[in-house]
Amino acid sequence: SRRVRMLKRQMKCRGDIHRLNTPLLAIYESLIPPVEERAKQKQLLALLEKLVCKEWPESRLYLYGSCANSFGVSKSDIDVCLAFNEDIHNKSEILLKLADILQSDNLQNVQALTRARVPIVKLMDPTTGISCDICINNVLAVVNTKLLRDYAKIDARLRQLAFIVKHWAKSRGVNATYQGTLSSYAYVLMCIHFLQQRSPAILPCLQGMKTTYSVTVDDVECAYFDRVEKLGNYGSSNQESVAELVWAFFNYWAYGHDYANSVISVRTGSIISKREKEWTRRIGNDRHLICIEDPFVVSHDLGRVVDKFSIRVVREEFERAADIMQYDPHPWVTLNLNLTF
Ligand code: 3AT
Ligand code: MG
Repeated sequence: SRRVRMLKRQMKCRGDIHRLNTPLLAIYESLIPPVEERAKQKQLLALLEKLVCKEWPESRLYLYGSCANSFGVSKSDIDVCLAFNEDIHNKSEILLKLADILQSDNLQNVQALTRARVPIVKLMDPTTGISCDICINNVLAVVNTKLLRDYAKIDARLRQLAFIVKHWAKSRGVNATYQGTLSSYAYVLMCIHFLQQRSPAILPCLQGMKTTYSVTVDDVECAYFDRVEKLGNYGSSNQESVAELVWAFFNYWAYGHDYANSVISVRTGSIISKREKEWTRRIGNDRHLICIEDPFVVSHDLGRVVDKFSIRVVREEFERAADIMQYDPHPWVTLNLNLTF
């Protein structure tokens, strides 16, 4: 099977790849949230702000995750961060208080999950039908949300590729960190890295450029070039279509990536070695079987949730997707990328 892989590694993009462009773009379009959904999210956020401000006038609410990073598909839950100016040592206490406040205001299914890895309050708003998770002082997530959103503004193909990859991952069951597969955040970073590596590059490395935005959160300095509108048509010397990119993305993760030695790094816009990061040995639960460096918390490997069983699942799904993109007459059907409208 190594030989087969070697042969496949030299695989040339299928000849009729351009034929796949229209259906893939149609899938992307069908996943974009309609404008009314944005309005409803704003409405819910305004309600939450009103309720929270009464109790904690100094606090602020921020949207983060897919409802704010521009990689949210239609009907996603929203992620909200309740931020205080000071450190909160007893988050449970605040979350229970918050759950109390929300409960008494007609919000449904209010639940404080104080023992979760990221403790949250969950709720459903019957007026808008939107479900929402509220966490406390997770400002790094608010900042990495902005980084993703800024990358998405540079070239439309990032959002197109990431929507298709996220949709594929959800429908193939490889987007669940509690089952040892990857988070949506990890998949988007994989897409950004991939577009930084195309030749010519479709995305720049914003953290390698002049700093125009900088904040320090939990002792981590987050700095990068955020005046992305100044970049003009950055990726335009690369004319690859979405179909070519989807094909190449899966082919890269199926047959091109060196899982044994490489770490993908959006921060540096390149591949770095596991040895350099000392990610070669298993320490505790960190196995480093697929390495995706967090752009800001550089000691954080987003692949650390992946174990020796789920790595096989994930890699086989990449291989399956690559082969379908190569040989299948209707890849979008076989990949479970059915149109959602
Ligand atoms: P969905 O559309 O909800 O699947 P999402 O972009 O909301 O995608 P997640 O639900 O995985 O992504 O995560 C919500 C946000 O939390 C995204 C990112 O800003 C932050 N985040 C998630 N996982 C991590 C992590 N391991 N380290 C740092 N930030 C993270
Ligand atoms: Mg989310």
